[in-house]
Amino acid sequence: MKLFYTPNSPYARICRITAMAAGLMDRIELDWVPLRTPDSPVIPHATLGRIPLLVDGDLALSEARHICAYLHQKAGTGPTVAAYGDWPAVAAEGHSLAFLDAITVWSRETRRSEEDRSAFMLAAEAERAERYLAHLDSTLVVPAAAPPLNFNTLCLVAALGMMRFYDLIPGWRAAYPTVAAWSDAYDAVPAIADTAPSQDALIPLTR
Ligand SMILES: N[C@@H](CCC(=O)N[C@@H](CS)C(=O)NCC(=O)O)C(=O)O
Repeated sequence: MKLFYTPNSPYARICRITAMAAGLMDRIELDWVPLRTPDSPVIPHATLGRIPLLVDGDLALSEARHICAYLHQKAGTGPTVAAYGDWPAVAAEGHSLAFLDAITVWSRETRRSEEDRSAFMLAAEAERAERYLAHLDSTLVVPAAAPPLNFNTLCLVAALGMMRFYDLIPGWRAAYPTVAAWSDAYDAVPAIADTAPSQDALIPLTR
């Protein structure tokens, strides 16, 4: 299997954590690819050229959630996705993924040149994130032992990782202490520590 990724993509990070936690890294080749270039090696497999993309034989699987489910099935262990039918779990997953989407949109906006940035968008995303962090702070339970890894918790890990990496909410630890403690518990998991976003891998936003 081959996973096309970039080191700072939060969606690819979820897949990499899943692969590591499922013990599949010896069966997956990681290919760090450039994005938004017509000669991207992803395009022959999936014309949209987006990552993460998992290629296994003729199968080219996009969407972090699908890749997570596929890797779980391959390994018979590791992070899970919520089963359709378990609607509360599906709902929780959906909210966490939406939070990740929102943080991703916000961080991309902050990386545009100052004249290209939308003040409206920045303010709307800041308000949305603060609202959700307040919700998380009153509902998250800090794990007492090994933190459960699943698509839901990994979306939160990836979203909070982006939020911190781009310093979107200075002072968030003091404002949301339960979220901070939850995040610290997850950051101690080796696969999570090993996949944190890095300044060395930061590439300029192309468009
Ligand atoms: N819904 C997708 C989101 C994937 C995504 O946003 N990928 C970005 C990188 S983080 C991408 O491929 N951007 C390049 C492009 O749009 O050409 C998922 O859950 O995997």
